[in-house]
Amino acid sequence: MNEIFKGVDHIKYEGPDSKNLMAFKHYNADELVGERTMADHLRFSIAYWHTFTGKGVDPFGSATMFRPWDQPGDPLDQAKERMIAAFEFMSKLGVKYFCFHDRDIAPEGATLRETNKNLDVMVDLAKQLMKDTGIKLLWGTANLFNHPRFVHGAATSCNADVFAYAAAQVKKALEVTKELGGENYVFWGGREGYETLLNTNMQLELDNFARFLHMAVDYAKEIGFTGQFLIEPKPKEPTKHQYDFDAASVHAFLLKYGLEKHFKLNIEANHATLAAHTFEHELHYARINGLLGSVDANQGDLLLGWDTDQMPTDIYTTTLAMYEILKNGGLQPGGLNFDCKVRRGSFELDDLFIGHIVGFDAFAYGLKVAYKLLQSEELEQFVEERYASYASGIGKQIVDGKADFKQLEAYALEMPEITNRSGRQEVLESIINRYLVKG
Ligand code: XLS
Ligand code: CA
Ligand code: CA
Repeated sequence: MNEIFKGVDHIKYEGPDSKNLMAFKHYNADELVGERTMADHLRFSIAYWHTFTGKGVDPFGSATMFRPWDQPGDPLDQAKERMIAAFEFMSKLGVKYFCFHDRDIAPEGATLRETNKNLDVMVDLAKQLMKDTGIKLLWGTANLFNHPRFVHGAATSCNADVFAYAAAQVKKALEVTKELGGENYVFWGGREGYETLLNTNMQLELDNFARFLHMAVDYAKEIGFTGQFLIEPKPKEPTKHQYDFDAASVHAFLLKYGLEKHFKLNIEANHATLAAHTFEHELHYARINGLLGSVDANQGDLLLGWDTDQMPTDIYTTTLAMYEILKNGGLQPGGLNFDCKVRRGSFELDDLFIGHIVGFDAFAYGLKVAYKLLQSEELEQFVEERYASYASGIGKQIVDGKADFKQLEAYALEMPEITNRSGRQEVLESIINRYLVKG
């Protein structure tokens, strides 16, 4: 087998003082944080599409990345070379999981039959490489957005033939995910939305979307796929409006269509930004509703209005994210998938390692800080104290459902002047900074 990443050894932990770009400064896989190792807390995963098929293309410019595994030739042979390189990269990085779309790993053929055959060949190879390296599949998914047939959507297309094609594709992707022992399956509806309401029957589209997801639930049951189903919210891009807008709108959709028992959410940082939320808002909303299943860990750029899928380097954000994840009791069977791409200008091969190393370190640092913050209970105690009025007296009657408008009016009429207390945002931010700097 040809070594692609020559001169790169297994990436090691060298500690915070190391200046070696090819070493971890904070991510020490076997180090315990509380009762779990860092690897168990963080469950890092590599996104096959960005890291191995990404070419640096953007809407204004062509490829800048010419990878050694992308030699001209038969597309299936190319796919094999790419997969072998992918497993070499992942082994050297020391990551335990990866994720893929069906079309990332195998080329489309002339017909769906031929495409499925290509996929089978690649799944056999993946199975072998997974066995050899011990790397596991965090989640599988189907690409229902790239091909022109999905121009008007997939499960929400106005064209029933497209609905049927998408169903066939998801059926196969579920079989393949099961075959490879995938621990989750993701639905990201990139084209499940609309460009203009003028040509859209929103009610039919939403009903069809729910029918599609029910069929997926039924089929998973039929074949014995027991992985967690995840929906990944995103408000827009590529569509103007995406139905899975954010955690709260997906929650409403699941409840409306009786799907809430079968799905959790895959929260992506950059998608939260596009929905005008913070990452921690989306994680928090999902967590308190029992919906936090997995995370796509890439960050966005607050000055750009699109999904830049950058390597996460902002330790303030990773700390607040890990705080939510720890409060969730972790993400398992989900994980932290690096749905990230190196910048278009970062086209050299070692940039792929360096990008992931700095991202893993940012989350490991965030984990350590968030763990200490949580242990101290400084924030918890403040919040508890802030809502103390609901722990006794009239507040307790309200939360116990023992108060009505008439009683509350009687209480209010006799009340002395109301006094409120400071929300102390700056105090709380100074606490976060103290922990961040202390490490
Ligand atoms: C695109 C999404 C996509 C999903 C998987 O913005 O992040 O990559 O994670 O289909
Ligand atoms: Ca994603
Ligand atoms: Ca994204």
